Amino acid sequence: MKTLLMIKPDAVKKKVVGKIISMVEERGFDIKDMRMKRFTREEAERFYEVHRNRPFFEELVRFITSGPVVGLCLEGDDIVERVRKFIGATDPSKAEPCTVRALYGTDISHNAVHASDSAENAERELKFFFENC
Ligand code: FUP
Repeated sequence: MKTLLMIKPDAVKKKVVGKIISMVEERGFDIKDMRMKRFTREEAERFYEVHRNRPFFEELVRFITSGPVVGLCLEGDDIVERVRKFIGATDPSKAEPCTVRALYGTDISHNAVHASDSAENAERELKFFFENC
């Protein structure tokens, strides 16, 4: 089983990419592939298509295209659930202590990382970064 962990532009700008990757390794997750890229508007709209009708959609697309992101393909048993736990709640002020969002997120819109929330979404989202992962 695989999932996508994406380090967002706010975390890249804060220069905490290395710290987040260290957390991934310390937690024992296996990194299968990794890549930095910048989303085009078209890709961002497609990546977040489930949120298209939400009031924050335009801000979300603008934010995610504002700078490079780093995608990690992580592999392991129950990896989707384990990585979701590892990143913490969407709102960093509500995220459990020692989670990535609690440590490095700023607010609900700038929350440092994304992780796929289901196996189907993982498969769909990994394709934005990797041909084969
Ligand atoms: P998550 O799965 O934890 O990333 O959270 P959601 O799928 O609910 O939201 C996806 C992204 O939309 C969040 F990472 C940030 C953004 N968002 C906002 O900007 N404002 C909100 O009120 C909710 C989400």
